[in-house]
Amino acid sequence: MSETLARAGGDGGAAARPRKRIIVLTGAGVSQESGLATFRDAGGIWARYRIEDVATPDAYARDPARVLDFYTQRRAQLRDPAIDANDAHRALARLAGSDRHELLLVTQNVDDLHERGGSAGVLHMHGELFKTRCLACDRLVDDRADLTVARACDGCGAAGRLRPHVVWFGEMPLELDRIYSELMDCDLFVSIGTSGHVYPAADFVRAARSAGARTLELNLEPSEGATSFHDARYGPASILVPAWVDEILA
Ligand code: BJW
Repeated sequence: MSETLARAGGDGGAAARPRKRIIVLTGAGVSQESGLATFRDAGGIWARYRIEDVATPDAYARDPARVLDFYTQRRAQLRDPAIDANDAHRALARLAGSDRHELLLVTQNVDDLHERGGSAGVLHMHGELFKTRCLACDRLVDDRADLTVARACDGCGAAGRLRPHVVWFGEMPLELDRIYSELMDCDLFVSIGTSGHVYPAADFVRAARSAGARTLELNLEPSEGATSFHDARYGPASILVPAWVDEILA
């Protein structure tokens, strides 16, 4: 049994009935009904900002103030009391509580709405908006405050070296070895609320399927990789995800 998939429930009966291993990958669509814009939908973040201005290492090197301002605004939005987890986040936390399943929840989202919805051990492959890293000393801290070029690192004192702990284009997503190893060994892979435009996440369905997993897409509309899935359901995540979790737990 995998050590890294989240364990749920007690061990009574586990020996008699192997638990189903499920990997869920979420994207911006799962947080859309919480009030956070997606990236590529009409009116999404990339309709208002150019990727090359705010989400690459070159952008940060060229104009750190502009990049930090973009993430300061994103942090402010995530601190807004009106933003909270929705029924899709909560349903996935319910699934993690099942003693018949082992769930690894991988999210591309940098928000903390899965955690607010009750999930623990979420793997944030594109980082976390409420974490800051110092490029001078590599210190990584929880941080919800504004990011500015004048701010100094509380660890080493260096100014102008703080960046949000998010994965920009051209950077390596986090914990990929672990993710691929789990994909090779899961029974069911479910992709929720992601357009399938961004790699390597867009490739997870093919990796899981070629290793023998059943694959399911839950999205508002067919994603770029829709034909790679065995099954698909289309509609809002806050409706689809609780219904699917109810079926799994029934
Ligand atoms: C709903 C809904 C509702 C709406 N209910 N559903 C050429 C070919 C292949 C790959 C590459 C290539 N050129 C470059 C690459 C690699 C590149 C890449 O993929 N580029 C593509 C754009 C082509 N990838 C990378 O660079 C990654 N790193 C990497 O590959 O490392 C390896 C390497 C490194 C160095 C050298 C060599 C190799 C890193 C990618 C980092 C992505 N970062 C971002 C920003 C994070 C920080 C931030 O938030 O600011 O991550 S970009 C953005 O996209 C964010 C997201 O996590 C990511 C995915 O977006 P997502 O979640 O899919 O959102 P949307 O908006 O696209 O889709 C939302 C979906 O929800 C839609 O389908 C809606 O219909 C749906 N929806 N409402 C249900 N209510």
